[in-house]
Amino acid sequence: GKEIHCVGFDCGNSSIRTVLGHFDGTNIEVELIQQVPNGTVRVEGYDYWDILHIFSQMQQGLKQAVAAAGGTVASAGISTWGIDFGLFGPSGQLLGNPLCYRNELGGLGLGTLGEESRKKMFEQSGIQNHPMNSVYQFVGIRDHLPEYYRLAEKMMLTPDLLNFLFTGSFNTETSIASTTQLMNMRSGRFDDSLFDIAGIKKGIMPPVVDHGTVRGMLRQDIADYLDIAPLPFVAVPSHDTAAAVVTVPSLEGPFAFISSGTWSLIGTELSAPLINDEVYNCELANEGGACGTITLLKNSAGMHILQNVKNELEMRENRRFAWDEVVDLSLKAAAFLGDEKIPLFDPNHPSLYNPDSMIQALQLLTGEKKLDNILAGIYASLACNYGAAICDIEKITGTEYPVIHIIGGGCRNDHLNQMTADISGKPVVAGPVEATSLGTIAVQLMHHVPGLGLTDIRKIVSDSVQPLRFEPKVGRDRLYQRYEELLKP
Ligand code: LRH
Repeated sequence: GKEIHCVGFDCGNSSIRTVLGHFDGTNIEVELIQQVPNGTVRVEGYDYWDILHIFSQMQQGLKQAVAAAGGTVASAGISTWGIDFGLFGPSGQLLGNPLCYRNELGGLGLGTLGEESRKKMFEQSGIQNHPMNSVYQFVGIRDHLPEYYRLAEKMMLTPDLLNFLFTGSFNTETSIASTTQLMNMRSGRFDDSLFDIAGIKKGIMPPVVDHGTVRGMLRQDIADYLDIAPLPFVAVPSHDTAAAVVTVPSLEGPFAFISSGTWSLIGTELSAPLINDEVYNCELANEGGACGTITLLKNSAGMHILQNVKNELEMRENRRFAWDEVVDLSLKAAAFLGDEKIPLFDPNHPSLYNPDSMIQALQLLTGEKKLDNILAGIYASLACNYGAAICDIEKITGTEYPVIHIIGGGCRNDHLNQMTADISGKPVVAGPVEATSLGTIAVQLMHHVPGLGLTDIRKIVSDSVQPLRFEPKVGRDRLYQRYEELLKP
């Protein structure tokens, strides 16, 4: 048959990627078309996303992808990080650059709710009360940026905003919408009672569309400007985590995954939300997955800590560091210290969320001054955290997972993969690396091939990737035990 070409945008915290997918009827092959760095800009104490820069980079990516596909692309789909949003005012214009969730507004917002309201927020939504959730950001905006709040008539989450800029259509889908904590995950619909408990205005969210349907057609003026033919933007899981989970190469039974990027999302896929006290106490979230599934997961700090340390090192020494070099320093330090002395810490400690200096914050938190010892501590602490979260999820779901799937850019880290296997005692299956964009491309096939469902899509993806396997080698019981003691309340 004929090849189908689809464009997947994976817009993450640290890079904006345009990927072209080629589907030949059996396999999907992905081709990286463009990758440009993304990041925030700090203005007077707030970090912002330069959304119009992101949009113009994506337009160029689309133009290049169409050229690479020989002039025709069947459709496009967009995934981004969660939570953040742009607000639109009465004259239909974007009111400012979207704020980045790494600020104090969310914490202040959550702080306005008492214990009873928090419990209700969780029970009604199925999402954990994380201070960064859009709902608490918006409460913080209400109280601390009142003019911005007053003018807001529409809230567009980052992928909704980008889809709107490309197509002019205002809609959303469950995966990104779930990161607001304003959606009832039993119904997959926004729930007025959540707006009421939080004390924010209603009627600002777009309609929810199903995966595989069309969100909108590329605007004619943009098609003309880029000199390409109009094409549909398909509703894919537009939250990067949900798109990534589509690509977990597991076809039999329940699976455990770690979606590894700036964040580590540690969880499993369910057919319905699991909302109870254990889930609440473990701070797990029932996020929206692909095609009506739920991803029960823990939002955990990931490569953010390492990325920041590496950036600071490069600034300080005025040269580039390769990841291999960073791993090497940590391995040497770890061998010297031994599992008894590697400095461990909680990767989710609030002091590491958005510090001016990550290195100083880690020195303060661990009491360790030497940088290579700290590096050893970062890898060990992340791996222990992975092991602990998988353990919690196994207890809560009553399921034993045979392997841990690590997907996304962070799964290129062999050292961390091996350590995770050693600490958890389970094999780690690493890959695909290109998880989010592949997921974004794969779900578009539902629009082009009638009758295709999530199981078929996962089979196609599974057949198209070659993950690496890491068997547990040495026991790290002492290390893990020290970590558990450290985290005891
Ligand atoms: C990961 C992610 C995560 C959270 C965070 C804000 O990229 O989407 O799932 O929502 O970013």
